[in-house]
Amino acid sequence: MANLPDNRALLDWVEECRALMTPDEVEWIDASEEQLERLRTKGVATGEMHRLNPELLPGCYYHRSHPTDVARVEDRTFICTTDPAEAGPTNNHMTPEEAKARVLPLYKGCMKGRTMYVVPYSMGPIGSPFSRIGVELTDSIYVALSMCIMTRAGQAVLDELGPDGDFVRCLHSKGTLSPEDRYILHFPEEDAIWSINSGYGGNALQGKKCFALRIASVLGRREGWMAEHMLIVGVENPKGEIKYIAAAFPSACGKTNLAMLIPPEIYRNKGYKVWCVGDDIAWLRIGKDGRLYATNPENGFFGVAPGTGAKTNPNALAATRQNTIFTNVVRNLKDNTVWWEGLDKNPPEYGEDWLGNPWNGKTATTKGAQPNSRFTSPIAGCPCISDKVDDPNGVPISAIIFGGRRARTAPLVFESFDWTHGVFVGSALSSETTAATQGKVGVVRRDPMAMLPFCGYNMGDYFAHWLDMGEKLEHKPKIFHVNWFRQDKDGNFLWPGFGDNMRVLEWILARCEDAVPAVKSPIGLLPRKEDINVQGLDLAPGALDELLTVDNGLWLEEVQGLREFYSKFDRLPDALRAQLDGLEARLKG
Ligand code: GTP
Ligand code: SPV
Ligand code: MN
Repeated sequence: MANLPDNRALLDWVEECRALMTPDEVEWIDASEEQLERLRTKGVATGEMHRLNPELLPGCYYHRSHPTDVARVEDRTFICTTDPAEAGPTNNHMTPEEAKARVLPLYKGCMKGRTMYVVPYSMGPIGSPFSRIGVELTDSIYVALSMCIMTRAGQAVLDELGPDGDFVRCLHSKGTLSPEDRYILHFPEEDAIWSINSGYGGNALQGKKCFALRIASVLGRREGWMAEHMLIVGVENPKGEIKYIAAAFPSACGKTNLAMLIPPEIYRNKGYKVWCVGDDIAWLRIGKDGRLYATNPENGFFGVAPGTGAKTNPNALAATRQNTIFTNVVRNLKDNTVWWEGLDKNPPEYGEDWLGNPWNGKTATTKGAQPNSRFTSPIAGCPCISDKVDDPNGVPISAIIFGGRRARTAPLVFESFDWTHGVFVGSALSSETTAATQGKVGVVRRDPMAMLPFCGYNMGDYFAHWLDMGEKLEHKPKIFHVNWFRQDKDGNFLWPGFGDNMRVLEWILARCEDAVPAVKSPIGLLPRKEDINVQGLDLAPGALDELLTVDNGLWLEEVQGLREFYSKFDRLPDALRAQLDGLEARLKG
Protein backbone atom coordinates (compact mmCIF):
# COMPACT_ATOMS: atom_id res chain seq x y z
CA MET A 1 0.00 0.00 0.00
CA ALA A 2 1.34 3.36 -0.99
CA ASN A 3 1.93 5.84 1.79
CA LEU A 4 0.20 8.99 0.52
CA PRO A 5 1.59 12.45 1.23
CA ASP A 6 -0.81 15.01 2.65
CA ASN A 7 -0.70 16.87 -0.65
CA ARG A 8 -4.08 18.58 -1.06
CA ALA A 9 -3.54 19.49 -4.71
CA LEU A 10 -2.69 15.89 -5.57
CA LEU A 11 -5.46 14.26 -3.55
CA ASP A 12 -8.08 16.72 -4.82
CA TRP A 13 -7.04 16.25 -8.43
CA VAL A 14 -7.09 12.44 -8.19
CA GLU A 15 -10.55 12.63 -6.62
CA GLU A 16 -11.78 15.02 -9.30
CA CYS A 17 -10.55 12.68 -12.04
CA ARG A 18 -12.04 9.66 -10.28
CA ALA A 19 -15.41 11.40 -10.20
CA LEU A 20 -15.10 12.19 -13.90
CA MET A 21 -13.98 8.77 -15.16
CA THR A 22 -15.72 6.62 -12.48
CA PRO A 23 -13.34 3.66 -12.26
CA ASP A 24 -14.44 0.75 -10.04
CA GLU A 25 -11.21 1.02 -8.10
CA VAL A 26 -8.26 3.34 -7.61
CA GLU A 27 -4.78 1.88 -7.06
CA TRP A 28 -1.78 4.00 -6.17
CA ILE A 29 1.46 2.72 -7.63
CA ASP A 30 4.20 2.46 -5.01
CA ALA A 31 6.17 0.30 -7.48
CA SER A 32 7.12 -2.28 -4.85
CA GLU A 33 8.12 -5.57 -6.44
CA GLU A 34 5.14 -7.18 -4.71
CA GLN A 35 2.74 -4.73 -6.36
CA LEU A 36 4.36 -4.91 -9.79
CA GLU A 37 4.28 -8.71 -9.73
CA ARG A 38 0.58 -8.62 -8.83
CA LEU A 39 -0.10 -6.26 -11.76
CA ARG A 40 1.85 -8.46 -14.17
CA THR A 41 -0.13 -11.49 -13.04
CA LYS A 42 -3.35 -9.53 -13.50
CA GLY A 43 -2.25 -8.37 -16.96
CA VAL A 44 -1.61 -11.98 -17.92
CA ALA A 45 -5.01 -13.03 -16.55
CA THR A 46 -6.84 -10.39 -18.58
CA GLY A 47 -4.87 -11.32 -21.71
CA GLU A 48 -3.25 -7.87 -21.97
CA MET A 49 0.15 -9.46 -21.59
CA HIS A 50 1.74 -12.81 -22.07
CA ARG A 51 4.55 -14.14 -19.89
CA LEU A 52 7.57 -15.18 -21.97
CA ASN A 53 9.98 -18.07 -21.39
CA PRO A 54 11.36 -17.48 -17.86
CA GLU A 55 14.65 -19.27 -18.60
CA LEU A 56 15.45 -17.53 -21.87
CA LEU A 57 13.77 -14.18 -21.19
CA PRO A 58 13.38 -13.81 -17.41
CA GLY A 59 10.90 -11.15 -16.34
CA CYS A 60 9.83 -10.52 -19.94
CA TYR A 61 6.33 -10.06 -21.31
CA TYR A 62 4.65 -9.86 -24.69
CA HIS A 63 1.95 -7.34 -25.56
CA ARG A 64 -0.01 -6.42 -28.67
CA SER A 65 -1.53 -2.99 -29.14
CA HIS A 66 -4.68 -2.51 -31.20
CA PRO A 67 -3.88 -2.78 -34.95
CA THR A 68 -5.02 0.81 -35.49
CA ASP A 69 -2.87 2.02 -32.59
CA VAL A 70 0.75 1.30 -33.41
CA ALA A 71 2.54 4.68 -33.47
CA ARG A 72 2.32 8.31 -32.42
CA VAL A 73 -0.52 10.21 -34.08
CA GLU A 74 0.81 13.66 -34.98
CA ASP A 75 -2.40 14.85 -36.65
CA ARG A 76 -4.29 14.24 -33.40
CA THR A 77 -1.67 15.85 -31.15
CA PHE A 78 -2.47 19.41 -30.02
CA ILE A 79 -0.84 22.23 -28.11
CA CYS A 80 -3.70 23.94 -26.27
CA THR A 81 -2.86 27.56 -25.51
CA THR A 82 -5.13 30.59 -25.12
CA ASP A 83 -3.27 32.39 -27.90
CA PRO A 84 -2.75 30.26 -31.05
CA ALA A 85 0.47 32.17 -31.80
CA GLU A 86 2.02 30.51 -28.73
CA ALA A 87 1.57 27.07 -30.36
CA GLY A 88 3.01 28.48 -33.60
CA PRO A 89 2.78 27.43 -37.24
CA THR A 90 4.08 23.87 -36.83
CA ASN A 91 1.72 22.59 -34.10
CA ASN A 92 -1.96 21.68 -34.20
CA HIS A 93 -3.79 24.09 -31.95
CA MET A 94 -6.99 24.30 -29.93
CA THR A 95 -7.72 26.71 -27.11
CA PRO A 96 -7.92 25.00 -23.71
CA GLU A 97 -11.69 25.68 -23.69
CA GLU A 98 -12.24 24.10 -27.11
CA ALA A 99 -10.06 21.13 -26.26
CA LYS A 100 -11.77 20.44 -22.97
CA ALA A 101 -15.25 20.88 -24.44
CA ARG A 102 -14.39 18.35 -27.11
CA VAL A 103 -12.68 15.77 -24.92
CA LEU A 104 -14.34 15.94 -21.51
CA PRO A 105 -17.41 14.02 -22.75
CA LEU A 106 -15.06 11.24 -23.89
CA TYR A 107 -13.54 10.95 -20.41
CA LYS A 108 -16.93 10.87 -18.70
CA GLY A 109 -17.35 7.40 -17.21
CA CYS A 110 -14.59 6.00 -19.45
CA MET A 111 -13.06 3.90 -16.66
CA LYS A 112 -16.27 2.19 -15.59
CA GLY A 113 -15.49 -1.46 -14.86
CA ARG A 114 -11.76 -0.72 -14.77
CA THR A 115 -9.12 0.19 -12.21
CA MET A 116 -7.54 3.63 -12.30
CA TYR A 117 -3.81 3.40 -11.58
CA VAL A 118 -2.14 6.47 -10.10
CA VAL A 119 1.50 6.50 -11.22
CA PRO A 120 3.73 9.08 -9.48
CA TYR A 121 6.97 9.45 -11.43
CA SER A 122 10.08 11.57 -11.65
CA MET A 123 11.75 12.64 -14.87
CA GLY A 124 15.38 12.73 -13.77
CA PRO A 125 16.90 11.38 -10.53
CA ILE A 126 14.45 11.71 -7.63
CA GLY A 127 15.20 14.81 -5.59
CA SER A 128 17.55 16.49 -8.04
CA PRO A 129 16.78 20.20 -8.38
CA PHE A 130 16.69 19.67 -12.16
CA SER A 131 14.17 16.82 -12.04
CA ARG A 132 10.43 17.23 -12.48
CA ILE A 133 7.58 15.15 -11.12
CA GLY A 134 4.48 13.95 -12.97
CA VAL A 135 1.52 11.87 -11.91
CA GLU A 136 -0.15 9.79 -14.61
CA LEU A 137 -3.63 8.39 -14.15
CA THR A 138 -4.26 5.44 -16.46
CA ASP A 139 -6.63 2.52 -16.89
CA SER A 140 -4.00 0.40 -18.64
CA ILE A 141 -1.86 -2.09 -16.72
CA TYR A 142 0.49 -2.11 -19.71
CA VAL A 143 0.93 1.66 -19.48
CA ALA A 144 1.36 1.58 -15.68
CA LEU A 145 4.02 -1.16 -15.90
CA SER A 146 5.75 0.53 -18.83
CA MET A 147 5.88 3.83 -16.91
CA CYS A 148 7.57 1.95 -14.05
CA ILE A 149 10.29 0.85 -16.49
CA MET A 150 10.66 4.12 -18.38
CA THR A 151 10.75 6.45 -15.35
CA ARG A 152 11.68 6.46 -11.69
CA ALA A 153 8.24 5.77 -10.25
CA GLY A 154 6.49 4.90 -6.99
CA GLN A 155 6.72 5.57 -3.27
CA ALA A 156 10.00 7.50 -3.37
CA VAL A 157 8.37 10.00 -5.73
CA LEU A 158 5.35 10.44 -3.41
CA ASP A 159 7.77 11.03 -0.53
CA GLU A 160 9.67 13.57 -2.60
CA LEU A 161 6.43 15.33 -3.56
CA GLY A 162 5.52 15.85 0.10
CA PRO A 163 2.64 18.10 1.20
CA ASP A 164 3.21 20.92 -1.28
CA GLY A 165 5.28 19.56 -4.13
CA ASP A 166 4.06 20.46 -7.62
CA PHE A 167 3.53 17.96 -10.43
CA VAL A 168 2.42 17.68 -14.04
CA ARG A 169 -1.14 16.37 -14.23
CA CYS A 170 -1.18 13.50 -16.71
CA LEU A 171 -4.51 12.00 -17.62
CA HIS A 172 -4.67 8.87 -19.74
CA SER A 173 -7.40 6.46 -20.70
CA LYS A 174 -7.48 3.74 -23.35
CA GLY A 175 -11.11 4.77 -23.75
CA THR A 176 -12.55 2.77 -26.63
CA LEU A 177 -9.34 2.98 -28.71
CA SER A 178 -11.42 4.64 -31.42
CA PRO A 179 -9.01 6.36 -33.85
CA GLU A 180 -11.60 9.05 -34.68
CA ASP A 181 -11.77 10.11 -31.05
CA ARG A 182 -8.07 9.78 -30.30
CA TYR A 183 -6.54 12.94 -28.80
CA ILE A 184 -3.15 13.81 -27.37
CA LEU A 185 -3.57 17.21 -25.72
CA HIS A 186 -1.04 19.43 -23.98
CA PHE A 187 -1.93 22.36 -21.72
CA PRO A 188 1.36 24.17 -21.10
CA GLU A 189 -0.43 26.98 -19.22
CA GLU A 190 -1.47 24.55 -16.50
CA ASP A 191 1.21 21.82 -16.84
CA ALA A 192 -1.35 19.21 -17.84
CA ILE A 193 -1.52 16.42 -20.42
CA TRP A 194 -4.68 14.61 -21.50
CA SER A 195 -4.66 11.64 -23.84
CA ILE A 196 -7.44 9.27 -24.72
CA ASN A 197 -8.20 6.36 -27.07
CA SER A 198 -4.61 5.19 -27.59
CA GLY A 199 -2.66 2.70 -25.50
CA TYR A 200 0.71 2.81 -27.23
CA GLY A 201 4.03 4.57 -27.14
CA GLY A 202 4.40 8.32 -27.05
CA ASN A 203 0.60 8.70 -27.13
CA ALA A 204 0.15 6.92 -23.81
CA LEU A 205 3.47 6.79 -21.91
CA GLN A 206 3.18 10.46 -21.12
CA GLY A 207 6.51 10.88 -19.34
CA LYS A 208 8.25 10.57 -22.67
CA LYS A 209 7.31 12.92 -25.50
CA CYS A 210 4.30 14.65 -23.86
CA PHE A 211 6.09 15.65 -20.65
CA ALA A 212 9.86 15.37 -21.15
CA LEU A 213 9.71 17.18 -24.52
CA ARG A 214 6.49 19.14 -25.15
CA ILE A 215 5.80 20.40 -21.62
CA ALA A 216 9.48 20.46 -20.62
CA SER A 217 10.47 22.51 -23.70
CA VAL A 218 8.09 25.22 -22.48
CA LEU A 219 9.53 25.06 -18.95
CA GLY A 220 13.05 25.13 -20.38
CA ARG A 221 12.41 28.23 -22.43
CA ARG A 222 10.97 29.99 -19.39
CA GLU A 223 13.77 28.89 -17.07
CA GLY A 224 16.77 29.02 -19.41
CA TRP A 225 17.37 25.36 -20.28
CA MET A 226 16.47 23.04 -23.15
CA ALA A 227 14.53 19.78 -23.60
CA GLU A 228 15.68 18.01 -26.76
CA HIS A 229 15.05 14.82 -28.77
CA MET A 230 18.65 13.74 -28.28
CA LEU A 231 20.75 10.76 -27.31
CA ILE A 232 23.70 11.30 -24.98
CA VAL A 233 26.84 9.20 -25.45
CA GLY A 234 30.32 9.19 -23.94
CA VAL A 235 33.38 8.23 -26.00
CA GLU A 236 36.35 7.08 -23.93
CA ASN A 237 39.75 7.33 -25.60
CA PRO A 238 42.75 5.09 -24.87
CA LYS A 239 43.96 7.60 -22.24
CA GLY A 240 40.71 7.04 -20.33
CA GLU A 241 39.31 10.50 -21.07
CA ILE A 242 35.59 10.55 -21.80
CA LYS A 243 34.06 13.17 -24.11
CA TYR A 244 30.28 13.42 -24.35
CA ILE A 245 28.18 14.02 -27.43
CA ALA A 246 24.46 14.83 -27.73
CA ALA A 247 22.75 14.00 -31.02
CA ALA A 248 19.29 14.79 -32.38
CA PHE A 249 17.94 12.49 -35.10
CA PRO A 250 14.25 12.21 -36.00
CA SER A 251 12.26 9.20 -34.79
CA ALA A 252 13.63 5.83 -35.95
CA CYS A 253 16.74 7.44 -37.44
CA GLY A 254 19.39 5.84 -35.24
CA LYS A 255 19.60 7.46 -31.77
CA THR A 256 19.34 4.22 -29.79
CA ASN A 257 21.93 2.65 -32.07
CA LEU A 258 24.45 5.49 -31.85
CA ALA A 259 23.99 5.78 -28.09
CA MET A 260 25.07 2.14 -27.61
CA LEU A 261 27.50 1.60 -30.44
CA ILE A 262 30.34 -0.87 -30.15
CA PRO A 263 33.49 0.55 -31.76
CA PRO A 264 35.08 -1.45 -34.60
CA GLU A 265 37.82 -3.87 -33.60
CA ILE A 266 40.69 -1.54 -34.52
CA TYR A 267 39.30 0.99 -32.04
CA ARG A 268 38.56 -1.58 -29.34
CA ASN A 269 42.11 -2.88 -29.62
CA LYS A 270 43.43 0.62 -29.00
CA GLY A 271 41.23 0.96 -25.90
CA TYR A 272 38.28 3.02 -27.12
CA LYS A 273 35.01 2.49 -25.27
CA VAL A 274 31.54 3.95 -25.64
CA TRP A 275 29.14 4.68 -22.77
CA CYS A 276 25.41 5.27 -23.10
CA VAL A 277 23.84 8.03 -20.98
CA GLY A 278 20.53 8.22 -22.86
CA ASP A 279 18.96 7.19 -26.16
CA ASP A 280 16.02 9.54 -26.78
CA ILE A 281 15.71 12.64 -24.61
CA ALA A 282 18.21 15.11 -23.17
CA TRP A 283 17.63 18.00 -20.78
CA LEU A 284 20.42 20.53 -21.28
CA ARG A 285 21.59 23.24 -18.91
CA ILE A 286 24.40 25.71 -18.66
CA GLY A 287 26.79 24.66 -15.89
CA LYS A 288 28.61 26.97 -13.47
CA ASP A 289 31.73 26.52 -15.58
CA GLY A 290 29.95 27.92 -18.67
CA ARG A 291 29.72 24.57 -20.44
CA LEU A 292 26.58 22.77 -21.59
CA TYR A 293 25.53 19.81 -19.39
CA ALA A 294 23.10 17.04 -20.37
CA THR A 295 20.96 14.69 -18.30
CA ASN A 296 18.72 11.86 -19.44
CA PRO A 297 15.35 12.30 -17.71
CA GLU A 298 14.32 8.71 -18.49
CA ASN A 299 15.12 5.43 -16.75
CA GLY A 300 14.47 2.99 -19.58
CA PHE A 301 14.51 2.47 -23.34
CA PHE A 302 11.47 2.35 -25.60
CA GLY A 303 13.48 1.14 -28.56
CA VAL A 304 12.65 0.14 -32.13
CA ALA A 305 12.83 -3.68 -32.36
CA PRO A 306 13.26 -4.29 -36.12
CA GLY A 307 16.90 -3.98 -37.10
CA THR A 308 18.13 -4.65 -33.54
CA GLY A 309 20.45 -7.65 -33.74
CA ALA A 310 23.71 -9.12 -32.49
CA LYS A 311 25.60 -7.44 -35.35
CA THR A 312 23.90 -4.03 -35.35
CA ASN A 313 23.25 -3.36 -31.66
CA PRO A 314 24.34 -6.09 -29.21
CA ASN A 315 24.05 -3.71 -26.24
CA ALA A 316 20.38 -3.00 -26.90
CA LEU A 317 19.80 -6.70 -27.48
CA ALA A 318 21.41 -7.51 -24.12
CA ALA A 319 19.16 -4.92 -22.46
CA THR A 320 16.10 -6.76 -23.83
CA ARG A 321 17.08 -10.17 -22.46
CA GLN A 322 15.46 -9.52 -19.08
CA ASN A 323 12.64 -7.47 -17.46
CA THR A 324 11.42 -6.23 -20.83
CA ILE A 325 7.98 -5.74 -22.35
CA PHE A 326 7.88 -6.42 -26.09
CA THR A 327 5.08 -4.90 -28.14
CA ASN A 328 3.92 -5.93 -31.63
CA VAL A 329 6.85 -8.23 -32.45
CA VAL A 330 6.62 -11.89 -33.58
CA ARG A 331 5.89 -14.54 -30.97
CA ASN A 332 7.86 -17.73 -31.31
CA LEU A 333 5.40 -20.37 -30.09
CA LYS A 334 7.97 -23.14 -30.07
CA ASP A 335 10.11 -21.78 -27.25
CA ASN A 336 7.85 -18.93 -26.07
CA THR A 337 10.29 -16.18 -27.07
CA VAL A 338 10.12 -13.27 -29.51
CA TRP A 339 11.51 -12.44 -32.93
CA TRP A 340 11.58 -9.50 -35.33
CA GLU A 341 13.07 -8.68 -38.72
CA GLY A 342 16.79 -8.08 -38.31
CA LEU A 343 17.14 -10.00 -35.01
CA ASP A 344 18.88 -12.94 -36.71
CA LYS A 345 18.56 -15.11 -39.78
CA ASN A 346 16.54 -17.71 -37.92
CA PRO A 347 12.88 -16.66 -37.88
CA PRO A 348 10.48 -19.03 -36.16
CA GLU A 349 8.58 -21.51 -38.31
CA TYR A 350 5.96 -21.91 -35.67
CA GLY A 351 5.14 -18.30 -34.86
CA GLU A 352 2.46 -15.66 -34.62
CA ASP A 353 2.85 -12.30 -36.33
CA TRP A 354 2.17 -8.99 -34.56
CA LEU A 355 -1.52 -9.32 -35.42
CA GLY A 356 -1.76 -12.77 -33.83
CA ASN A 357 -2.01 -14.67 -37.12
CA PRO A 358 -0.06 -17.92 -37.60
CA TRP A 359 3.26 -16.96 -39.17
CA ASN A 360 6.03 -19.10 -40.59
CA GLY A 361 9.20 -17.08 -40.98
CA LYS A 362 10.67 -19.56 -43.47
CA THR A 363 7.85 -19.14 -45.99
CA ALA A 364 6.23 -15.83 -44.98
CA THR A 365 5.74 -13.14 -47.61
CA THR A 366 4.69 -10.52 -45.06
CA LYS A 367 6.65 -8.98 -42.21
CA GLY A 368 6.10 -10.66 -38.87
CA ALA A 369 6.84 -7.66 -36.65
CA GLN A 370 5.11 -4.29 -37.01
CA PRO A 371 7.76 -1.81 -38.32
CA ASN A 372 7.31 0.34 -35.19
CA SER A 373 7.29 -2.65 -32.80
CA ARG A 374 9.34 -1.87 -29.71
CA PHE A 375 10.97 -3.12 -26.52
CA THR A 376 10.54 -1.40 -23.15
CA SER A 377 13.66 -2.19 -21.11
CA PRO A 378 15.19 -0.83 -17.90
CA ILE A 379 18.27 1.26 -18.55
CA ALA A 380 20.15 -0.81 -15.93
CA GLY A 381 20.11 -3.86 -18.23
CA CYS A 382 22.31 -2.20 -20.83
CA PRO A 383 25.94 -3.41 -20.60
CA CYS A 384 27.43 -0.09 -21.76
CA ILE A 385 25.49 2.16 -19.42
CA SER A 386 27.47 5.17 -18.22
CA ASP A 387 28.24 5.53 -14.51
CA LYS A 388 27.07 9.14 -14.89
CA VAL A 389 23.49 8.18 -15.76
CA ASP A 390 22.16 9.09 -12.28
CA ASP A 391 24.40 12.13 -11.81
CA PRO A 392 22.02 15.04 -11.21
CA ASN A 393 24.45 17.45 -12.83
CA GLY A 394 24.72 15.39 -16.00
CA VAL A 395 27.67 15.25 -18.36
CA PRO A 396 29.50 18.09 -20.15
CA ILE A 397 28.77 18.15 -23.89
CA SER A 398 31.65 18.64 -26.35
CA ALA A 399 29.67 18.26 -29.57
CA ILE A 400 26.07 18.46 -30.73
CA ILE A 401 25.09 16.46 -33.80
CA PHE A 402 22.04 16.79 -36.02
CA GLY A 403 21.22 14.09 -38.53
CA GLY A 404 18.52 12.53 -40.62
CA ARG A 405 17.76 10.05 -43.37
CA ARG A 406 18.72 11.63 -46.65
CA ALA A 407 19.29 9.39 -49.66
CA ARG A 408 21.13 12.12 -51.60
CA THR A 409 21.79 15.67 -50.47
CA ALA A 410 23.57 15.54 -47.12
CA PRO A 411 27.19 14.33 -46.90
CA LEU A 412 28.34 11.79 -44.31
CA VAL A 413 29.40 14.57 -41.94
CA PHE A 414 30.05 18.29 -41.85
CA GLU A 415 30.78 20.85 -39.16
CA SER A 416 29.02 24.17 -38.81
CA PHE A 417 31.06 27.38 -38.92
CA ASP A 418 29.89 28.55 -35.49
CA TRP A 419 26.95 28.29 -33.05
CA THR A 420 24.59 30.50 -35.09
CA HIS A 421 25.34 28.57 -38.26
CA GLY A 422 24.89 25.35 -36.26
CA VAL A 423 21.44 26.48 -35.12
CA PHE A 424 20.67 27.20 -38.77
CA VAL A 425 21.83 23.69 -39.74
CA GLY A 426 19.55 22.26 -37.03
CA SER A 427 16.61 24.36 -38.20
CA ALA A 428 17.19 23.03 -41.73
CA LEU A 429 17.20 19.38 -40.68
CA SER A 430 15.06 17.20 -42.88
CA SER A 431 14.53 13.48 -43.06
CA GLU A 432 12.47 10.76 -44.69
CA THR A 433 9.48 9.86 -42.50
CA THR A 434 9.52 6.50 -40.66
CA ALA A 435 7.03 4.10 -39.07
CA ALA A 436 7.44 5.85 -35.70
CA THR A 437 4.56 8.12 -36.61
CA GLN A 438 1.33 7.09 -38.28
CA GLY A 439 1.24 8.14 -41.95
CA LYS A 440 3.30 7.70 -45.10
CA VAL A 441 6.85 6.36 -44.73
CA GLY A 442 9.81 7.65 -46.78
CA VAL A 443 8.56 11.16 -47.56
CA VAL A 444 11.20 13.86 -47.02
CA ARG A 445 9.96 16.46 -44.57
CA ARG A 446 11.58 19.26 -42.63
CA ASP A 447 12.09 18.31 -38.99
CA PRO A 448 14.05 21.12 -37.28
CA MET A 449 16.32 19.78 -34.54
CA ALA A 450 14.26 16.51 -34.82
CA MET A 451 11.72 18.43 -32.69
CA LEU A 452 8.96 19.18 -35.20
CA PRO A 453 6.47 16.83 -33.47
CA PHE A 454 7.76 17.62 -29.97
CA CYS A 455 8.24 21.35 -29.52
CA GLY A 456 5.54 22.55 -27.12
CA TYR A 457 5.58 26.18 -28.26
CA ASN A 458 6.11 28.43 -31.27
CA MET A 459 9.08 27.07 -33.18
CA GLY A 460 10.18 30.57 -34.17
CA ASP A 461 10.64 31.29 -30.46
CA TYR A 462 12.32 27.91 -30.10
CA PHE A 463 14.98 28.88 -32.66
CA ALA A 464 15.45 32.16 -30.79
CA HIS A 465 15.91 30.20 -27.55
CA TRP A 466 18.65 28.12 -29.19
CA LEU A 467 20.42 31.31 -30.31
CA ASP A 468 20.01 32.77 -26.85
CA MET A 469 21.50 29.67 -25.17
CA GLY A 470 24.54 30.10 -27.43
CA GLU A 471 24.91 33.71 -26.28
CA LYS A 472 24.94 32.55 -22.67
CA LEU A 473 27.30 29.60 -23.13
CA GLU A 474 30.85 30.61 -22.42
CA HIS A 475 32.19 27.33 -23.83
CA LYS A 476 29.93 26.33 -26.70
CA PRO A 477 29.85 22.78 -28.03
CA LYS A 478 30.63 22.56 -31.74
CA ILE A 479 27.64 21.65 -33.91
CA PHE A 480 27.81 18.97 -36.63
CA HIS A 481 25.50 17.31 -39.14
CA VAL A 482 25.66 13.62 -40.11
CA ASN A 483 23.86 11.34 -42.56
CA TRP A 484 24.30 7.56 -42.20
CA PHE A 485 21.70 6.92 -44.88
CA ARG A 486 23.19 8.23 -48.13
CA GLN A 487 22.51 5.83 -51.01
CA ASP A 488 24.14 4.95 -54.31
CA LYS A 489 22.25 4.94 -57.64
CA ASP A 490 20.85 1.49 -56.88
CA GLY A 491 19.52 2.45 -53.49
CA ASN A 492 22.23 0.74 -51.41
CA PHE A 493 23.55 2.52 -48.33
CA LEU A 494 27.01 3.89 -49.09
CA TRP A 495 28.07 3.87 -45.46
CA PRO A 496 28.04 0.73 -43.26
CA GLY A 497 26.66 2.63 -40.26
CA PHE A 498 26.13 1.25 -36.75
CA GLY A 499 29.50 0.52 -34.99
CA ASP A 500 31.40 2.05 -37.89
CA ASN A 501 29.81 5.41 -37.07
CA MET A 502 32.60 5.52 -34.47
CA ARG A 503 34.90 6.55 -37.34
CA VAL A 504 32.84 9.71 -37.79
CA LEU A 505 32.66 10.37 -34.05
CA GLU A 506 36.46 10.19 -33.96
CA TRP A 507 36.69 12.96 -36.57
CA ILE A 508 34.08 15.02 -34.73
CA LEU A 509 35.98 14.78 -31.43
CA ALA A 510 39.28 15.51 -33.18
CA ARG A 511 37.68 18.69 -34.56
CA CYS A 512 36.54 19.61 -31.04
CA GLU A 513 40.18 19.51 -29.99
CA ASP A 514 41.39 21.29 -33.13
CA ALA A 515 43.47 18.21 -33.83
CA VAL A 516 42.68 17.96 -37.57
CA PRO A 517 42.13 20.57 -40.29
CA ALA A 518 38.89 20.68 -42.30
CA VAL A 519 37.90 21.71 -45.81
CA LYS A 520 35.65 24.73 -46.27
CA SER A 521 32.56 24.17 -48.44
CA PRO A 522 29.45 26.32 -49.00
CA ILE A 523 27.45 24.26 -46.47
CA GLY A 524 30.10 23.93 -43.76
CA LEU A 525 33.43 22.30 -42.94
CA LEU A 526 34.05 18.87 -44.46
CA PRO A 527 36.61 16.25 -43.47
CA ARG A 528 39.63 15.69 -45.66
CA LYS A 529 39.19 12.22 -47.10
CA GLU A 530 42.31 10.97 -45.32
CA ASP A 531 40.96 12.03 -41.93
CA ILE A 532 38.13 9.50 -41.92
CA ASN A 533 39.67 6.24 -40.74
CA VAL A 534 38.47 3.51 -43.10
CA GLN A 535 40.99 0.89 -42.00
CA GLY A 536 39.34 -2.53 -41.99
CA LEU A 537 36.30 -1.25 -43.91
CA ASP A 538 35.15 -2.78 -47.14
CA LEU A 539 33.85 0.37 -48.81
CA ALA A 540 32.83 0.30 -52.49
CA PRO A 541 35.36 2.08 -54.74
CA GLY A 542 34.65 5.80 -54.77
CA ALA A 543 32.11 5.49 -51.94
CA LEU A 544 33.96 7.79 -49.56
CA ASP A 545 34.35 10.45 -52.26
CA GLU A 546 30.64 10.25 -52.96
CA LEU A 547 29.83 10.35 -49.24
CA LEU A 548 31.79 13.58 -48.87
CA THR A 549 30.52 15.34 -52.00
CA VAL A 550 28.33 18.41 -51.85
CA ASP A 551 26.16 18.82 -54.96
CA ASN A 552 25.55 22.57 -55.32
CA GLY A 553 22.50 22.00 -57.55
CA LEU A 554 20.79 19.78 -54.99
CA TRP A 555 21.67 22.22 -52.22
CA LEU A 556 20.16 25.14 -54.15
CA GLU A 557 16.93 23.12 -54.30
CA GLU A 558 17.34 22.64 -50.55
CA VAL A 559 17.61 26.42 -50.13
CA GLN A 560 14.32 26.87 -52.01
CA GLY A 561 12.61 24.25 -49.83
CA LEU A 562 13.91 25.90 -46.70
CA ARG A 563 12.80 29.34 -47.86
CA GLU A 564 9.29 27.96 -48.28
CA PHE A 565 9.43 26.36 -44.84
CA TYR A 566 10.73 29.55 -43.21
CA SER A 567 7.92 31.57 -44.84
CA LYS A 568 5.46 29.84 -42.48
CA PHE A 569 7.06 31.58 -39.50
CA ASP A 570 6.32 35.12 -38.46
CA ARG A 571 8.66 34.81 -35.48
CA LEU A 572 11.72 33.55 -37.34
CA PRO A 573 14.90 35.12 -35.93
CA ASP A 574 16.56 37.44 -38.48
CA ALA A 575 19.84 35.66 -37.84
CA LEU A 576 18.47 32.48 -39.42
CA ARG A 577 17.16 34.24 -42.51
CA ALA A 578 20.60 35.84 -42.86
CA GLN A 579 22.17 32.39 -42.61
CA LEU A 580 19.94 31.14 -45.41
CA ASP A 581 20.90 34.09 -47.62
CA GLY A 582 24.55 33.43 -46.80
CA LEU A 583 24.25 29.77 -47.80
CA GLU A 584 22.58 30.67 -51.08
CA ALA A 585 25.27 33.23 -51.88
CA ARG A 586 28.05 30.74 -51.13
CA LEU A 587 26.40 28.08 -53.31
CA LYS A 588 26.02 30.51 -56.20
CA GLY A 589 29.41 32.12 -55.68
P1 GTP B 1 13.12 6.70 -31.81
O1 GTP B 1 13.12 5.77 -30.65
O2 GTP B 1 11.92 6.52 -32.69
O3 GTP B 1 13.30 8.13 -31.43
O4 GTP B 1 14.29 6.23 -32.81
P2 GTP B 1 15.89 6.21 -32.78
O5 GTP B 1 16.40 7.48 -33.37
O6 GTP B 1 16.40 5.81 -31.45
O7 GTP B 1 16.20 5.08 -33.88
P3 GTP B 1 16.91 3.65 -33.72
O8 GTP B 1 18.30 3.75 -33.22
O9 GTP B 1 15.99 2.76 -32.99
O10 GTP B 1 17.00 3.20 -35.26
C1 GTP B 1 15.87 3.05 -36.07
C2 GTP B 1 16.18 2.15 -37.23
O11 GTP B 1 17.29 2.63 -37.97
C3 GTP B 1 16.50 0.72 -36.80
O12 GTP B 1 15.83 -0.19 -37.62
C4 GTP B 1 17.99 0.65 -36.98
O13 GTP B 1 18.43 -0.66 -37.27
C5 GTP B 1 18.28 1.61 -38.14
N1 GTP B 1 19.63 2.23 -38.01
C6 GTP B 1 20.17 2.78 -36.89
N2 GTP B 1 21.44 3.22 -37.11
C7 GTP B 1 21.70 2.94 -38.40
C8 GTP B 1 22.86 3.15 -39.24
O14 GTP B 1 23.90 3.68 -38.82
N3 GTP B 1 22.75 2.76 -40.54
C9 GTP B 1 21.62 2.17 -41.03
N4 GTP B 1 21.60 1.81 -42.32
N5 GTP B 1 20.52 1.94 -40.27
C10 GTP B 1 20.55 2.33 -38.98
C1 SPV C 1 9.70 8.43 -31.25
O1 SPV C 1 8.72 8.27 -32.02
O2 SPV C 1 10.54 9.34 -31.42
C2 SPV C 1 9.91 7.50 -30.12
C3 SPV C 1 8.83 6.56 -29.79
O3 SPV C 1 10.94 7.56 -29.46
S1 SPV C 1 7.53 7.31 -28.94
O4 SPV C 1 7.72 7.09 -27.52
O5 SPV C 1 6.30 6.65 -29.41
O6 SPV C 1 7.50 8.73 -29.21
MN1 MN D 1 12.16 9.33 -30.03
